[in-house]
Amino acid sequence: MAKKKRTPEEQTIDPAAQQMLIYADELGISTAFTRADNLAPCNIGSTGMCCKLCGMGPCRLTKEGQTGVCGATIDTIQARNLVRAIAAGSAAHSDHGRDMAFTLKAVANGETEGYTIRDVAKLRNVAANYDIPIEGRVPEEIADELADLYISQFGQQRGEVIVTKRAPEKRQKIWAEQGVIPRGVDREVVEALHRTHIGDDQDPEHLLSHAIRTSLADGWGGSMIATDVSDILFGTPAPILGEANLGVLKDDMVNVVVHGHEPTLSQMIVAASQDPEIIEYAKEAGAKGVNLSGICCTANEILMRQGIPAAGNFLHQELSILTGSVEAMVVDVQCIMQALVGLAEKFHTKIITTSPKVKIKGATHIEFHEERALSTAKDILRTAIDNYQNRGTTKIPNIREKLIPGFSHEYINYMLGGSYRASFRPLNDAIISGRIRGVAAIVGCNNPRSKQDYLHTYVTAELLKKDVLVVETGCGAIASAKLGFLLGEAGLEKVGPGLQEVCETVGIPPVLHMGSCVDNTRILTVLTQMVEEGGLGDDIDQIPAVGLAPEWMSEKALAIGTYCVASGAYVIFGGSSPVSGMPDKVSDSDEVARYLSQGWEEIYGGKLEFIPDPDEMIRKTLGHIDKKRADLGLSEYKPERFGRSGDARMVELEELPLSARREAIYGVAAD
Ligand code: SF4
Ligand code: MSK
Repeated sequence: MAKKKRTPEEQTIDPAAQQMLIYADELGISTAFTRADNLAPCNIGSTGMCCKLCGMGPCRLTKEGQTGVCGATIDTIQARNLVRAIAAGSAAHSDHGRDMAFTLKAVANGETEGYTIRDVAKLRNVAANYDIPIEGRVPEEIADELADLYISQFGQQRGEVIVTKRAPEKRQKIWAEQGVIPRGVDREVVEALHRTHIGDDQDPEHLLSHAIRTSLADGWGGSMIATDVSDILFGTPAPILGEANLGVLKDDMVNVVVHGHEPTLSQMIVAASQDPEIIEYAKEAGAKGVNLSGICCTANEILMRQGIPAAGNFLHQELSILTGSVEAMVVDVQCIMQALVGLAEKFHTKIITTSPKVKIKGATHIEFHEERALSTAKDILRTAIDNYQNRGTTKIPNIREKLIPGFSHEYINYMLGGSYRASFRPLNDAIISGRIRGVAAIVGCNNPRSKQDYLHTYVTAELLKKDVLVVETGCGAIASAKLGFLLGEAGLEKVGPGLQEVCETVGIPPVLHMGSCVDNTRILTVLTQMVEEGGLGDDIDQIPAVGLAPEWMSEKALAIGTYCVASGAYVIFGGSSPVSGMPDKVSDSDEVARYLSQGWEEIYGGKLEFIPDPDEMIRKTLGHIDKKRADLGLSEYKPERFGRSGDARMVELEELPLSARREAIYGVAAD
């Protein structure tokens, strides 16, 4: 039976996206939303039971007890598929990190055009972590040594990836006992591919322990390197005003949308778009100037640092072209749909690929290299401006939302304690007192198989009501931005009373946007610093915190989820499970799914579960947070104790007679 076609309201909760989906339908144009409706997922592959590792297969297992031609069981096949996905996700993040380290090296040696070291303080802090001498040296010398150290971590064959030393000591001990400290980033990815080749590692638990090691090479390796170097070169983010959604596109300007992940080119395009020569060139073409915006994590990189607006998250890439207003979509790596080129041909948009690693047939390729970064960025913008005259009818939804992104871990530390005593103490104290019940990191992609942004924002809204502080990255953060959750103190009435007090006192939104996918490492750093601050146990697994990826779709998400588990977090994925196995299987016989949960929890204190129902996600999140609170001996969560201090309390007190006011404040009626 043909699958029922969903209405735009069933495909997305975003009104701008709904408008564009209706428009696409009128034009007879397909999008990822309609293709997802028309292409039912294979229920053997999606549950991890299809093996195509050798020419004797593919072996599609459909019955309990069935094996592949070589004798591989469902559990082995599921574990192997998961390990491969985690290796691919780790490779993507880490290769990004490697490129950043090479850029740092080139900047330190004066071999680039247009880049400088923007954040010398962060350079010195990061270098000091590794005992690189900093006193009496110019930034370039320090950067050169740090770049060499970071570059060496990828090809290192023996020893331990040095970045793992930044984890809590107890955590490092667990990893050492389990033999999962990564030796070198590339080595773990290569070994993952070797071990999953036909006729190699066949014990699911043994395979999955290498999934942990590979993911650690990402989270406490390649991704953390990417974040460090991006901050050093482009500045550590701090709060800034931004906007999100398709309404950021402009009718009277040349619209250039940057999409992908690496900040190296997009940062240079930001600089080039403000160049008077480029603005003049755009005016000569009849436009008011160049309007830059972003999609996916490239959007997050320039939104966090410069407040450049985000046109949307993953599922907005096609929708932005459908507006007919985009002169060029400039892409680098990851999350770029091949459908863009065919779609762009129906409009006037130029798809410009820029990475030596990514070409798409039919796209314009303008390869980007650091030594002529600014010149290439200007070439790209001139190509976009030249295309302005080809623009036809436009249909830009007048929908956008303001937001405040820019919550790096450095800024969170500073905002809580101020410049004289920057500290995580107030956050820990707020959790200890129960004002903040716990912390949830809600991250990851959009997936057209679920209603766009719904799971993200529903889970976020419900957890905020229960006094859970939410930090976000990636496409999840843009989903919240579009809904107005990242807006300073606005919307605080929808937040639990204790959390509301904290947000009012510190002056922060209840949802903190912490950056792109690689910046999930900022969350690891926050958790580590909370441990070091004291009062919440001596390791990450004791903190009342949960990680969620409600609409995940990419292999990178699986890598992130796994390194968070290895770091001690409870991680919940929504949507479908790649290890769910037989539909009628009872959970007791589901070895891999059980091992990712109970098995990993016994070893690492963290666990990975796939839970499609959002209410169940929320129930399990709160249950875990409350259990961790109880294990730490913290007071039971009682929201009625809060919500009557801070600004709200002052208003209330002003209405009381003086003596009653004094009694309320000092506990005695006073003289
Ligand atoms: Fe089939 Fe085994 Fe080959 Fe996989 S490795 S395709 S299960 S024969
Ligand atoms: S871009 S990996 S869809 S978060 Fe980082 Fe978004 Fe997921 Fe890509």
